[in-house]
Amino acid sequence: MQPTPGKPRVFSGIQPSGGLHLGNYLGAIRNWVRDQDRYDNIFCIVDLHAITLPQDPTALRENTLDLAAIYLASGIKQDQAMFIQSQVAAHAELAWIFQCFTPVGWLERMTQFRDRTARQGRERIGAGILTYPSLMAADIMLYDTRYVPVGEDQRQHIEYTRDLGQRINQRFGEILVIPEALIQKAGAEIKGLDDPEKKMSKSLAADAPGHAIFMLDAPDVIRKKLARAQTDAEPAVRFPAGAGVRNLLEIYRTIKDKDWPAVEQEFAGKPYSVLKSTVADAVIEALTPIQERYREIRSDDAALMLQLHRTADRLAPIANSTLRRVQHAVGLR
Ligand code: ATP
Ligand code: LTN
Repeated sequence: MQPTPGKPRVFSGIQPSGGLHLGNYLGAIRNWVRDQDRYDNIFCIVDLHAITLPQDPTALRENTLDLAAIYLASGIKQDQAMFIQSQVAAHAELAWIFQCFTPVGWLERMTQFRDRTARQGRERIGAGILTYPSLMAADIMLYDTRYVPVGEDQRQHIEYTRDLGQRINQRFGEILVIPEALIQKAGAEIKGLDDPEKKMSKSLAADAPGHAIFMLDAPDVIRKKLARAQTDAEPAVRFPAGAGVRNLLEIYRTIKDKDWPAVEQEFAGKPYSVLKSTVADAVIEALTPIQERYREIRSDDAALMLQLHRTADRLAPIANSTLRRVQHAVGLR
């Protein structure tokens, strides 16, 4: 597959490590869908990243198909490249080379690694959590990517990717394209409903049922979760608002494409019950059509799998040509 002339390459990915939540949708997928015609896109299901944490094998296979179906149901067009990371072997091969050119100190300083070791201890997590960013750098640079649309939490990983790319280019000549993060202002860091200080995340959702709204949650579940979302002791919306209220307003304004002054005008003085039910209406309206299309797509898993395999076959030569370039530069070929 040749890059479409004139359109810059975009690459992004999500881990099939559990149900997708509103943060994944508003911080990533929704932006991919909106901007897809401006770019030459590759959307990846990063299953090799998912196994950096323990996964049940059956659930991982199921989550992988779910994620593909959610990409399409959210509006990623059939002709865009969507594939499973582990089906293109070059990702793991380039990641190995990248690890060898990465100082351990860079990896140990990554927030994600530090959070995980703080939570679980160094003896209880796999080395993949440490080397995770090298695999992500391989994903991105294998396809000469210009832009990587992600949420705020991934900024540091893209900075690392750039630093590594520049380090390799300085040593071996201009063999890698240096990518840039594309992080939108709205929706880049949706917080947990149970704790607006923490980013909404799949891993925290596993232990706290009220933490996240999942993209496949039924409307009554969405209403219940929002009704219980943490706010504060004020009787009604006031500005500047506390973190919990701000998060609900951020969800609302991102879905509705509104700026802060419009939202402040709309909600100032309204009781929290009105705020919560209005946000619930907006979320349900956005997710219902996605859920309907998702069910249709998942009714034919064979067709979905075939599409994923075909795309991996189409992308492998592009990935292999970058891999060969790097292998040759470092003296492996
Ligand atoms: P985990 O908690 O297991 O790390 P996650 O929920 O962070 O998972 P990822 O697969 O790591 O999900 O992220 C997929 C995409 O969603 C990335 O682009 C990431 O930046 C974005 N994203 C994740 N959480 C949020 C959030 N709370 N707000 C906005 N964007 C988010
Ligand atoms: N690390 C990312 C997922 C990811 C990714 C990528 C995102 C893996 N490879 C390449 C963009 C480009 C995450 O946890 N959200």
